[in-house]
Amino acid sequence: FTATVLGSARIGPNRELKKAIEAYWSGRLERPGLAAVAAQLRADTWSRQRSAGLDSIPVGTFSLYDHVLDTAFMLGAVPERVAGIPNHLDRYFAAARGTASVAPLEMTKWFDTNYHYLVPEIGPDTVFRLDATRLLAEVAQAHTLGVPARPVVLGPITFLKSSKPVDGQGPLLDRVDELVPLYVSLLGRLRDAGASWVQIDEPALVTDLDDTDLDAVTVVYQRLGEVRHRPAILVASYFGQLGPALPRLARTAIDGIAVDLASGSADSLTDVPELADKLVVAGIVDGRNIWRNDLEQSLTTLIGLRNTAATVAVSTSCSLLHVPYTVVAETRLDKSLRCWLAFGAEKEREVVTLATALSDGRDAVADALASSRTAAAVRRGDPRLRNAQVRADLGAVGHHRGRSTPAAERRGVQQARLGLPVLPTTTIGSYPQTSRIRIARADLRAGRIEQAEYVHRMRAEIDDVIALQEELGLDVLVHGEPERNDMVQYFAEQLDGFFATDNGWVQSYGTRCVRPPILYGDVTRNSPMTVDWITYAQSQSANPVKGMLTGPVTILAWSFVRDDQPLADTADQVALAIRQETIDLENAGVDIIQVDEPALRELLPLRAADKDAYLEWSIGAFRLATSGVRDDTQIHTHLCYSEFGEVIDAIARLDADVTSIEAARSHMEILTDLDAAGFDLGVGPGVYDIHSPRVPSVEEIASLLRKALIAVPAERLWINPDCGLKTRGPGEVKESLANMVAAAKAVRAEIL
Ligand code: THG
Ligand code: ZN
Repeated sequence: FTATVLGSARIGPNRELKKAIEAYWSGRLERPGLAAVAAQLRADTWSRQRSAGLDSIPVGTFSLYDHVLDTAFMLGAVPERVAGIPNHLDRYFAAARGTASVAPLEMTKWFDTNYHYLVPEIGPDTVFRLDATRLLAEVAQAHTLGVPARPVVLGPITFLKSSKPVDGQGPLLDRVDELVPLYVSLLGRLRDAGASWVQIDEPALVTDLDDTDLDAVTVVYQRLGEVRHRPAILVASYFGQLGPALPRLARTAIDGIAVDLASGSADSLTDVPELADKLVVAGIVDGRNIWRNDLEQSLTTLIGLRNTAATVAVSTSCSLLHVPYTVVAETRLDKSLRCWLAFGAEKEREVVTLATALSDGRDAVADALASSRTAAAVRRGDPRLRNAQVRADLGAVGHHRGRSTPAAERRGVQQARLGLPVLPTTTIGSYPQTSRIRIARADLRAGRIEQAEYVHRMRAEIDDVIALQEELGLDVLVHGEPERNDMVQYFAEQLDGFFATDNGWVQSYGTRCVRPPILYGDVTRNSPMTVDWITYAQSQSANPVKGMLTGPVTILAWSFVRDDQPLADTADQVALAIRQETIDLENAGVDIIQVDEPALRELLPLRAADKDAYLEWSIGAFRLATSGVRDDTQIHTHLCYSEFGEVIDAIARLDADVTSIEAARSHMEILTDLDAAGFDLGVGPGVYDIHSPRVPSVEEIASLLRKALIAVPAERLWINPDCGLKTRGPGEVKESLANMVAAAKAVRAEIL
């Protein structure tokens, strides 16, 4: 084949799959109805890809929840606690979301993307067993429709490396020998089903691998390559460069390798003579970002590759799962911006154009090449890409990457101003998004209400949240963020240099989606973004109310970011805008400002060699954002995940006066690690898990606090839940926070 993509989005151009699955969960749709929506979405995707001209189409990248969970079910790695649930679909959703009596699988990020997968659990009792029903049914559907199907499965090495050992299970890769026979038999079944190629995804091969891992690559793919009754095997890598795994793979008996050329150059391919008898699937169209491809430059790379590989096919660098469906749905986009962009459908056409140019010559696609060239020139010349003011401002303050007074001294002046009790209580920022809030936002968007009425309704929400916190007896209050749809989109909508899409939904996990804003130009803040809301909230209480901002790294992590300058430069511009906002908040009398960086760890590079450079610019951007304030203004930050290991030193380097972190589920172990890393700033370890509807008891929280006090002296310890309360019900929130405040009072009494 000559033109393909590595996988497709599945949520539906209008989130049809989300709506159907949620309807099934609530009993409004039966199984056959859900199956029909799913089948139609697959058929529509394949039909669009065929009309675009792809001559090999990935089949099996569809999923009702998550493709890693699908793989676990295909291989029999299903946790014992759901095995008894009779219906297959209900068993599957139970593993994904839990039930009243069964805990779901853990969720974590899929490499360095914003997609979250379910982590399969593998224990000594797990017996691998092939069940290819779902995949074979999709292959059969594709054949019925005459689709040139290429079945796609997740490979054994990535599957094991993405799973979690449980019940005393040793290193998971030890069990790869048990999986190989299942893949052998799957290959036979796919051959019988008429597949000429199969794609085996191994993104784990772009991470740092040790010799054991590399030996597993050799053994597994040599073995699969030797199978006689099988389709041709394409091993797909993406999200980075193969490095030492490339020669290992190339020396096995597989037939093709997909390489990510969007994240690096094609140079390393020339050192591997074994590619001379393989198909190289060149992932030259970026599957993770939304910029239109520079076709001329890509064509040069592709032509060069022909000297290295037996054959070259053109593809996206990864699945199109990570980008929205089509630019056509963005009706508010200005014309020049529109012509810089390529979402999923547009990328499929770029792949075909490049494949056509490669086989038939440039003349065959002269118009497309000319239009790509023009778009690139228009983009380069757009005045919005360079704002002289922001560049001058950065030149002036860009070296301010830290506060001038040491943390311990700041703590004294801040406490003198704030007068807080020991072990102060607070919450992370958001309160439940009520249906009243959603209705007000929809009314405003539809023009049914004026801005003034909207502000009036939001202030009423703030009043309620402030009154609740005073009644509960919390020490440091928040305004509850009713005016924010999403903590990144809210800022993107107000900053110049961003475009917020109307319909650019991307699956985040399960049925949940986000609309990442597009950061296309120099970022500037024209006017204060949060000051009115915060000062209003502060006017309703004598307690301090925190100013709430999102940090530069998180804004970048959850957006599609311009690719024409280093990320570090873009981060600094966003940091400058946040810094200006902190100064305005301070001048408006706000004495605590929280700058959240939940995504600091998310952008951590996949390879260890790149980590220091990343931490250098990301921490630098945070410090630029937070060092414009006076010593007596207290800076807080919030980080959201439990695996801090690799960033523990980074937390200290942020130099925030107070950091709130997830700690409840790990029983405060994080505090010991922080202490060992020499952390001596304020810390608010989450004292209960907000991801669960369970209300924690007073005694349970109190005992966690006593444990925390062993690692952290009382004058640095804060008390808070482990994350925002946006997704919880108002009843649970009130009960849980009441218990948290009671626990704080009990423990204060013990230490005073
Ligand atoms: N905002 C953005 N990106 C994120 C998160 C975020 N990425 C990581 C993490 N948080 C992902 N978590 C979620 C949690 C909830 C939802 C999406 C991602 C969610 N979405 C609504 C849905 O799909 O129904 C739509 C929300 C909307 O209307 O905007 O519930 O917090 N940017
Ligand atoms: Zn959080």
